[in-house]
Amino acid sequence: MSRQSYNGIIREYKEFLPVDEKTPVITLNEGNTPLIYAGHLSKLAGKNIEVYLKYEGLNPTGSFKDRGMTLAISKACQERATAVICASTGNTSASAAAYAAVAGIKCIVLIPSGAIALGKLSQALIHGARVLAVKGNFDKALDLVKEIAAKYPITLVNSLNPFRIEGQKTASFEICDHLGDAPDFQVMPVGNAGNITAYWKGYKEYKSSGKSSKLPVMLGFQAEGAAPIVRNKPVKNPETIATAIRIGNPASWKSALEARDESRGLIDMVSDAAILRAYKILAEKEGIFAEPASAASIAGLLKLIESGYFKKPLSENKCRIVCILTGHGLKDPERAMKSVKKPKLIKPDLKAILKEIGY
Ligand code: AN7
Repeated sequence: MSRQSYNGIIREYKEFLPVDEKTPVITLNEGNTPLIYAGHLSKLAGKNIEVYLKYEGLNPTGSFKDRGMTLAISKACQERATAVICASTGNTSASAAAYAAVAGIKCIVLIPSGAIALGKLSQALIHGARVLAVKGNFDKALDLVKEIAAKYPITLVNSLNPFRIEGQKTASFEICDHLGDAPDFQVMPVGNAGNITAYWKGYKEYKSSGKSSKLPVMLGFQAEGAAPIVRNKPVKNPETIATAIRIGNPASWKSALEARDESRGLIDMVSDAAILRAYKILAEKEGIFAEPASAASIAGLLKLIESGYFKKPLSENKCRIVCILTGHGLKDPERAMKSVKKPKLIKPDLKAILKEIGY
C-alpha cells in the first residue's frame, strides 16, 4: 500500500461494512491510527508482557468517534437525510459537526451545559453545528434527542445508530492487522458503552472470517463517580473529571455486559485521582497526551497490574495488552493546566535563566 492510498475506514474495510457501490463515502481519512509500544508501562506490567497503546486521538477530529461517524453520516446521506442530531459529552458532537460539514447537511447538538471540555465545544461550533447547552446531564440530553429523532426527519447519530458501532469496530481490525493476531487483553474506558460493544463485535467478526485466531479478554473501566455498570444501577448525578465518560445510564449497557461475559473479562472502576495519575504517567513517561477519559484505560491497567491480575493466566508465552486511548489530550486544555505547575515568570536576563535551569 502506498502512503497515498489510504482513504478511510469505509474503503479499507468495506467487505465488513454495510455499504454498497451506491453509498456516498463521506470521509476525512479517519482510522489507520498508530499502535504504539509502551516501554514504561510494559516494564511495570512485568516479564513477558507487552503493552501497546492504540492512539485514537490521532483521528481527524481527535477521537475514535470519527470511525463511527464516517459510516453514520455516509448512510444518512445515502438515505437522503438533510439533518443529523446527537447528544454528547463532547467528542461525538465534534465528530458529527465535522462530518456533517463535509456532507453539507445540518447538524444539531445537545450538550450538558458547562460539562464539556473546551476543545470539543470549539470544534462543534467552528464546524457550524447548531449547539444547544441543556441544563442537565448527558443522559437527559440523550433522552431528548431520541425523542426528537423519533418524531422529526432528523437522523440520530449517537451510538444507538447501528452504523456508528459498525464503523467503530474497524479499530479492532486494525489492531489485529498490526499485531498479526488479536491481543490477549484489551483495556478501555466505558461511558455510553458503544465502543466496547463495537470492539467486541469487530474481534468476533475478524476471528470468524479467519483473519485472527483468538479473542481478547475485554477489560472496561468507568470512573468511580459515573460507574452504573459496576454498581449495577443507573447513577442519577454522575460526576467525574473525565467529562467524556460522565454518563449515568449507558445506552449500550446490555451489550457491554455481553462483551465482558463472553470474553471472560471485567468492567471495573477507577477514581479521579487514579485517572489523573495515569494521565500524567502517559504524558511524562510515554510521551502521549491523551484526554482524562482515555487515561481511565491506563488507570485501569495500573490497577490490574497492582492487583496481580496479569500474573495468573501467564505462561512462558508473551502476553500482549492493548490499551485504547480514545481521545487527544488537547481536547481538554483546562484539565492539563490544572494538573501542572504554571510556567515561572522570569526577567529576560541570561544569568537569571541559567540559574533557574541549573547551569
Ligand atoms: C474520549 O462524545 O459519549 O463507552 O458523547 O469521548 O463508547 O461512550 C464520548 C465517549 C471514551 C466512552 N473516551 O466511549 C460523547 C461520548 C472518550 C469519549 C468514551 C467517550 P463509549
